Amino acid sequence: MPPSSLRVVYAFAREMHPKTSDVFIQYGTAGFRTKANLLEHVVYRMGLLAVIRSRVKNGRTIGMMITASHNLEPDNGVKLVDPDGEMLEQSWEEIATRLANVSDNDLESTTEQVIKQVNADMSLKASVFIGMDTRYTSPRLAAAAANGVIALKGTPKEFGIVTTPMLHYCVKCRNDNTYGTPTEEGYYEKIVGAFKNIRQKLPVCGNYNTTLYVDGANGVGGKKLNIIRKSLDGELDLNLFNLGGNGGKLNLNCGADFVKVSQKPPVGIEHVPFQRVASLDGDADRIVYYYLDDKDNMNLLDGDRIATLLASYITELLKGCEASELQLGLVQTAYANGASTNYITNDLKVPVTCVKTGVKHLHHAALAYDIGVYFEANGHGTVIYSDKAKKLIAKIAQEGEPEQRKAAQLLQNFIDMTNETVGDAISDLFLVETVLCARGHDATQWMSAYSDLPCRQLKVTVRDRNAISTTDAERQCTSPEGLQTRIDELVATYTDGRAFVRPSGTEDVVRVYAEADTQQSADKLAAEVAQAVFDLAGGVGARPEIPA
Ligand code: 16G
Ligand code: MG
Repeated sequence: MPPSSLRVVYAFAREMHPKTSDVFIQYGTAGFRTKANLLEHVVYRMGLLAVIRSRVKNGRTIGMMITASHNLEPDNGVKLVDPDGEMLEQSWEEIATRLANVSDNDLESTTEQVIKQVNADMSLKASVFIGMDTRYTSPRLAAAAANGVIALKGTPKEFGIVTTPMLHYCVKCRNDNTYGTPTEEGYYEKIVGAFKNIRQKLPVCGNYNTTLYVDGANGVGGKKLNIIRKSLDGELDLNLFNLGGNGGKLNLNCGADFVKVSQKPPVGIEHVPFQRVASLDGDADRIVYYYLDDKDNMNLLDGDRIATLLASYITELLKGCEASELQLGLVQTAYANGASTNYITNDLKVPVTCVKTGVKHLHHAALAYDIGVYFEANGHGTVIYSDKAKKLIAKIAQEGEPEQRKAAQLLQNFIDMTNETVGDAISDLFLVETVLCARGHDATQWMSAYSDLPCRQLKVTVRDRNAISTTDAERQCTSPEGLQTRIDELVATYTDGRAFVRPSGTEDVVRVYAEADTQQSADKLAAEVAQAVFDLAGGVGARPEIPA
């Protein structure tokens, strides 16, 4: 690109989206995420980068999503989506960080350097899809993103308010038209259409009941389900709560993250004993289920439960197809409850891999299987199917014996209902409801597969969270010295004890996870480990206390 064009970029940036803060910002686990008022220049620059990325990918479409997911309303964020709908290639995270942090004066030269470094042909066309969540700061940031795209002569297409997974889906479809139509309507047609199709083959039976309560976290997911609800023809009776009206605040005491971490039901929702409730996060890429029993006890069905439910059903269908050459595997992180890992290994007899936190790591590991089910315990996950699996299933659906064909056709609907690009609360909701319906199960029967070990998560503030380094999929910590030895000593004093610590990728804290045979023990172990972190890794503020 001739220098004059870059000068336009530079002038545009300075006037429209100047860098107003010197706070260093890093492209983390899920993009940039911080207070919304610190982000405008970052988003503009990511618009530039998205164009460069699109050109490196021969003009294929790149996505930009404006969201801070489960964070509270004052935060916002931006992440880039690669052409197949997956997260931005990791080697570009450093480039994104560099571009976000240079001064306005250095933006021109840094942009030029980046173009050279990645060898982008700036004469090619570039296309960028932009989506945003419901935060009041999102429209302004989406406009900054579009300005960045236009500045480098790319073509932005704004989707307005969409869930994060919808944007991933549209990017994938735009680059691979066999996957579907790259619009919100195309998404509904494919996913909801497959659900309605499968429902015709699997009538409601047993203890399954079509009433589902949904906690929309006052975010985008509830709004979209409200659109979908009208087209479900009674196949699923959605009762939607926390839709953003009535003063409900985004993710505040509600939503998947709140429910999972606090192990409490969200506010804003009617409590009916044994009624199953699906709780989404603010941008609808996570989902957990729960129900309260007749004594108001919380029964959480988290990402591990969803993973095991889906994996066991797919295994059943694969047996029905007699497609034994397809290898199904499950991917988890260290946060997976130990009881779920035992159940997967000993009862389901499915291979399981443990990887670092963050969807990109799970997605990558799941690609190693013909059918890879991946879920974080926090409810982020999906299933991905290799071409080999899809082809074989299609062949059996056409040419198999009648029983085989039936199983393969169900599996085909199941695949169509799945958003393979990324974890998707809406798609996962339909998958879960399908399995429960197929089995005639209510939530208590789903829960009865195994008993979770009680667990606790805590966070500790330290001077520099990067003082903590980890290995072995974050299950062991290598620095600061002595911390792992201390954790091992503590864990050894508990029955079924397990604990690990890791620096958060989204907040300036160190996270602590512990599980043990009783809730009291899990709480105590977590607090002891938190104290060890505080003492050995430069704790700030009040030292964590051991619960009475
Ligand atoms: C982000 C990740 C999520 C991970 C979480 C961990 C994506 C799309 N999202 O939300 O997978 O569980 O970060 O947060 O990758 P933490 O590092 O603060 O614990
Ligand atoms: Mg999210």
